[in-house]
Amino acid sequence: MPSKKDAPKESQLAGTRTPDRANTNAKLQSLESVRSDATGQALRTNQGVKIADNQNSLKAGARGPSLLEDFIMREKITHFDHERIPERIVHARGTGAHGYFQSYGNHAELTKAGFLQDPEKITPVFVRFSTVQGPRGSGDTVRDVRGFAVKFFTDEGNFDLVGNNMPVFFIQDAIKFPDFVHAVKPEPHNEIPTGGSAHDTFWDFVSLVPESAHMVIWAMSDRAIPKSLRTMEGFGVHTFRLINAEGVASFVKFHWKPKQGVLSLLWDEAQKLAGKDTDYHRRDLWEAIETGNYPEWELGVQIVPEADEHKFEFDLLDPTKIIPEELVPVTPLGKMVLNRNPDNFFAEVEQVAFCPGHIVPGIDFTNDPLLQGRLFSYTDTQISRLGGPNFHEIPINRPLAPNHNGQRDAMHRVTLDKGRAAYEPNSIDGGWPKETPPAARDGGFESYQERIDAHKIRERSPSFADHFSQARLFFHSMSPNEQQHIVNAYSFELGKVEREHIRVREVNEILANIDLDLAAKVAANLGLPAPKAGTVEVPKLSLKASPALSQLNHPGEGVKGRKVALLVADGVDGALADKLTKALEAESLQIKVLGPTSAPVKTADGKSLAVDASMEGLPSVAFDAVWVAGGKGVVDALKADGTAVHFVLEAYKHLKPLAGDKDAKAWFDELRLKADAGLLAGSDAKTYKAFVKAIGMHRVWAREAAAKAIPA
Ligand code: HDE
Repeated sequence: MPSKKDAPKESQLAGTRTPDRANTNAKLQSLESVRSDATGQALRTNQGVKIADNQNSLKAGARGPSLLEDFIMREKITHFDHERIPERIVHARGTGAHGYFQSYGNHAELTKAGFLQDPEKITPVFVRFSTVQGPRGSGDTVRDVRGFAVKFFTDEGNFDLVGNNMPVFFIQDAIKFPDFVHAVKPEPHNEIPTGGSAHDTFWDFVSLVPESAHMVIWAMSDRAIPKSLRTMEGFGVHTFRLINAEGVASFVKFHWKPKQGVLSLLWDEAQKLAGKDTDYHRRDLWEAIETGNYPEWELGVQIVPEADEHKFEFDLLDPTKIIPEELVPVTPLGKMVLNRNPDNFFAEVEQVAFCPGHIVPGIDFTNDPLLQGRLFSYTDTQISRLGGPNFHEIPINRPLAPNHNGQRDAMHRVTLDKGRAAYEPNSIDGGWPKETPPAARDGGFESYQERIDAHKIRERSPSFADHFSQARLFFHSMSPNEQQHIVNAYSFELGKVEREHIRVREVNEILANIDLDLAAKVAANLGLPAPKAGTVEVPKLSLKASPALSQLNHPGEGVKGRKVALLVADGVDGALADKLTKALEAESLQIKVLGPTSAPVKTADGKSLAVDASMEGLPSVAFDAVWVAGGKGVVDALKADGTAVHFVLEAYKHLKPLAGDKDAKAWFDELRLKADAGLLAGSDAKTYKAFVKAIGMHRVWAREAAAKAIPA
């Protein structure tokens, strides 16, 4: 087990006023319904009656029938029968963590929101990451969009930024959401597939709905198989407004930039991990936090003055479009650090209720028709999932700001309101609680006074009509490796589609409009003729490529928290293994010692070296890099072990740095692994440095073609 380091790192607390852990802990601990461990307490019923026997139900005789009057058993079983609440209709599979947000400075020129004005202020946050399609127990590493939802417990009320790890969405209007979700969810007759989109109904829908083209290409890219929840970008997707104390509004797009880099799995890894460790992402986040490798993101915004609303080749209100960062750079506002795991998954992760309608003064919506629909949906869904309109009283959802009003009663009400006047105005309770007029700071919420002068119609704005130019921009901004992964993903998914007419339509009417080369490659993999031309005229964008879209341009800052497997066997040079471990740990890498079994191995000088796991128990897909330990007989033992051979070959195939001494190098040569910047031999400081550098690049991309020949 990783050791628990409670104290946040100095660098993370620099300039803060309050130790963040204490602050976020205080939120839950101050609520009276939180119970910690019950040491010294008697076992009692929910009515407070002490229980004498928790092993046997009440029966008529030791071998006789059970009696209905056994209120102790009935209370226990009845409660158990109702332990589950409905899972979320989308985003059911997820995990969460506590942390804090800290502004880099005073952003008063942009917004009057208090949490963005004081660099000394620590705002507690709770984040939930999720997949979209699969149920609660589905695999973490499936190809899917990831939810990235952040609840800021600000002094002025809760602000929920309920975003995704992709900056656009499948549809433009909320009325299409149930259609889209029904299409992507497992098919109704056999509930297959769990957690993925490689099936007929999804591709039927998206091939008929061209507005989905841009989001689908993101979903077919490496973004849909993140390496870790810590290595994902987050996006608010819609355009929002920030409003300052003078009432001046700016359009903004929210971005979360991970300090850990924007990294993904390879498809082969993702598929294997779904079986070898269903909880891979959950575990990774949990362990990173437990070992003090707190993940960190920068919150930034792209800012567009109101006057520039119509200066782009796309509509700011269209949620299928990005604002390329080359046109409007991201201005950093502050940082978020996740530093505490939940105490109880159900109470916190399962019961947290996000809603895009939870905003605070200084932030406002736009007329994006997808966002507008979401404002209704989330409260509605919480009423059904959490049993009524009092879900804000569940500890994880309670704002730190007080919430006095005339709302009373309803299912699961916890608050005991003592006043007599549950209405406003009143003269009985002194007129309290009273309205607060809007003000520069600390005033009541005021909506941005947008002028609307229009007909009541059901119509899509003509400015939303271009569905392909940004999908093309995305494809053209990818590196050759990333482009190939996209071709592979379309080919894999469409290869699972049973109906030929759906494959043909996707290739001819969608892919051909994005890029003819992409369409031809996918067509070839499906045995279809390559389309000669697109079916629509795609507007030409002034920007030909957006480098910010390629993950290769976001390798991250350093190697903190990345994982190295140290392969050992009997005969290992214990002192060298120790030296290596210390050198790598000094870089904040996580080292796991893996042996042929879980039993300790014998070192060359006859000592016992404990291992963390066997190579079978912790496969190479769970690591970023591999080091083969030195010592007489180690390589011979590993060579004779098929699991170890597979481990090394698979790590090479997945483009991971591999290193070892000259014996290991001879073994790599025997396995016909080609020398490159990630295949290293030596046990001196220079080799360690080169190894860490290669880990910092995440993968040895130049190896991908050579690695193709290695069996999966
Ligand atoms: Fe959601 N979405 N959504 N969504 N969404 C839900 O709310 C919905 C959309 C997102 O970790 C549900 O509490 C509609 C876009 C996340 O708890 C539900 C529409 C984006 C989460 C719902 C959208 C999201 C949800 C299901 C189209 C990215 C998980 C359970 C108008 C910006 C939050 C729940 C968590 C969850 C409705 C589209 C992100 C049913 C109607 C676009 C991250 O209310």
